[in-house]
Amino acid sequence: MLENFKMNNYCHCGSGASSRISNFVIRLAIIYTFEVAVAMSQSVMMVNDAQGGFVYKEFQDPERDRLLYGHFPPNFTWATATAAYQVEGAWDEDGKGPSIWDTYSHQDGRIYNNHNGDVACDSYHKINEDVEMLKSLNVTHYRFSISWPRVFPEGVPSMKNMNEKGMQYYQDLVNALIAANIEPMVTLYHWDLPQTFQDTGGWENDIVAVYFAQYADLCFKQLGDRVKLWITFNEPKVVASGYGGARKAPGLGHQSTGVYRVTHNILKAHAKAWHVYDDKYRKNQGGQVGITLNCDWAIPASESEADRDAADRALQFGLGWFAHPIFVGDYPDVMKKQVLEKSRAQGLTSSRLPIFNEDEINTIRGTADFLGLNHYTSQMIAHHNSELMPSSYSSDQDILGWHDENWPKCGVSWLRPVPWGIRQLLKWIKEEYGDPAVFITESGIAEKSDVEPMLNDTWRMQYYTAYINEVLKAYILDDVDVRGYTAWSLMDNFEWADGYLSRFGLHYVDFNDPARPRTPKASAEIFADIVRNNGFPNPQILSKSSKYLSKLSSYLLFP
Ligand code: PNW
Repeated sequence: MLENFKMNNYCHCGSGASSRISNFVIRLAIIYTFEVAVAMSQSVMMVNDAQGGFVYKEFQDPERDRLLYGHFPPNFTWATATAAYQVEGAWDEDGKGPSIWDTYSHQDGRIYNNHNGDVACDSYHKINEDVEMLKSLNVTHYRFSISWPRVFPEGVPSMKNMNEKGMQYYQDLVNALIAANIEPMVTLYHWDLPQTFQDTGGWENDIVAVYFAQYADLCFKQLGDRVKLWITFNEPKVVASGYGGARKAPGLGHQSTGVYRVTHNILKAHAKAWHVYDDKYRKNQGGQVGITLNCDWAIPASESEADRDAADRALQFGLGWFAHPIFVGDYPDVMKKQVLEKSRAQGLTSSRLPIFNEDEINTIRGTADFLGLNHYTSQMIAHHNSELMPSSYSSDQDILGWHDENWPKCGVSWLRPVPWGIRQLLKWIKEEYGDPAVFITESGIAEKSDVEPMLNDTWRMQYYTAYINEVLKAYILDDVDVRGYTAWSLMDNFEWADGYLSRFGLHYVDFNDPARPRTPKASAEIFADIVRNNGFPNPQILSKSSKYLSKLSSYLLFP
């Protein structure tokens, strides 16, 4: 069992805000209820327990890590997210075609215990239950994705080929959300490519970019009168890893060139879809189209120039790979240089990184009304001269990345909570890309268990409290244009290669029960409280009997 966390130090609510007055003045005009007090040294840190859960003990740096009281702007977007293959189930119902994830998860040995998404959370049949959960969290938005092969079973999109029943599910979901006063935020591609396209090369074949734009067009047409926030792709870097490696569909292992070909086509597909919206729909529908990228914060392992350059390369290869073509134009210079030099040394005549022509550069530049950011964790980064062969996206970077031993663990090995990393990354994005609007489109933490429910998820309460507070600092203290925060996930779901073992949900789902009952974890209540308060009200101005305060004080950082 996971231990309960304990607080080592309590904060004293003080008025340590004076040095930040100038920042506050700028913000005062736009923050409707504005009371900021900086808690004094409520040191928190996390320690691991046997199961990999964590509890806060103290952060390393009380100055950096102290809690900031204050509010997000009045129109801040609060959401939770899911993805079609991870929650819908009904994998071959009502005329749906197979996706690459159906194919992949049905292959023996790909997924933990050979789990698959055939039923998942059965959300295809549970619109009401899902909307009730969202209501209980007080969220303003719900981020979900459309399964391309559910609406166009053959892949090729046209009104004639549209699967009416499949599209009706999304119509019903959108209508139910709007009736509940929750706005949809829709991802067009969260990894479930129609299998028919994979049979002719998938994203390695550039024709798919053309079909993607047609698919996007028909989704805008069908749903765009009610959907105002569109995300073309979720995490193209991870899509590419399905071509480079074996842990994600289609699992091809084309490491050295596959990843770059795939993402080159995805960037073109994204830009085409944005232009379709801009040309045909923006005027009447008035929505926004962006893309969601995932990136860890990169902390130089030392003060040396080599390590600082290495950390910058990690961000350029991680985020710049897509953000640079979209917000600046073309791939980052350092990426072009690294891959070209490596390719030559490997005996190739041209770079493994494809080249955009002038026309393509101009067509892709400027094609995001906002940046969606999925952020979970940070890494220490050092310079490292990688072996020349075998060539790979990873070795092209000449870096080594790892987690600091002091960072707490959770149920998945790639994720350790580093709350201040999200603030640093948001600041970096603001500087690097000219202050774009940013929505955090995913952020969260997992426990591992397919046996007993772990409903008292202190690690998740602390994760959301600390991460959201760091986003608040980015907004108030660093003036980052952050528009929203999305928790991954609304409920436990099919966690890709981990199957149902790793659980990211604010709600527990019993996958052994055919009814797939959903039960709120303890974190659901605190997340709902933060959302309801639109941030962190200063406890000094809350009445002593405030329900919010009494709940917070049971685990938060002030008495
Ligand atoms: C995201 N990493 O993927 C996805 O968008 C979700 O579908 C997924 O369930 C969620 O994060 C949790 O895993 C990621 O290795 C997968 O750094 C892997 C990484 C990051 C995000």
